[in-house]
Amino acid sequence: MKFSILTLFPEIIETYASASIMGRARQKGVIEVQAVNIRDFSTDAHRKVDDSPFGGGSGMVLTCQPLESAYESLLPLKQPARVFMTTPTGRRFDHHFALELTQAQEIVIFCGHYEGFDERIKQLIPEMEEVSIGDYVLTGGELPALSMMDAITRLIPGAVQKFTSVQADSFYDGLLDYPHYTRPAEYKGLKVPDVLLSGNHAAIEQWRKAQALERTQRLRPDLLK
Ligand code: 6GU
Repeated sequence: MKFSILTLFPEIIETYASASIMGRARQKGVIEVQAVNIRDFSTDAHRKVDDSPFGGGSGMVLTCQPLESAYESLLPLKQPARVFMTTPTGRRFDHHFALELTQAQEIVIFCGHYEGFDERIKQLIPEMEEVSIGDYVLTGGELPALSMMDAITRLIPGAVQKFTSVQADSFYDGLLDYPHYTRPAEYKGLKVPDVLLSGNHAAIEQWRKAQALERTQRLRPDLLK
């Protein structure tokens, strides 16, 4: 899987994607991450990438030319490919969306900034899809791009050492995760549930399933519908 991130802040992408599980997945060749600086593609003498909105109003809008040129530099994309722009008005990114995207060979993400993109970028790049990570507004698309990359990467077999832990995590089976405990068995009078110390694997499995179900019912009843 190749991720190509078009951004005004490539160092943010590069730093996060070099650490921890994403960094290791890159070293192993499970994913490839390319951060492309949109500004490098501006034909403007001052490398300008934005301008004030027609019709007036606050903020700046990313202009078409650097975005289109940066995209063209990536072509041809590995197929099947998906192309996204980050915007709070986009399709909501969630676990099922992440699973769907593991089928792509290349994912391109345009990180929005300021008031967003010139609307015509969607006509210039018809394969463009709009994506949002939640109902709040961020100042830029780097956190959404990194959130998407991180969530997708851990679903690719080989990225996380134990894929069974991914399958056991929240949302994989439609339920929230069960509670976890580690040593010591008692800390400041707080005890680990006896069943986890019993060595009875069937009983542990049953307890975990019941806990996951109870938590989901209590905290996220919407997931059970
Ligand atoms: Cl994808 N972009 C921005 N700027 N804000 C957001 C978002 C995306 N998703 C939620 N808020």
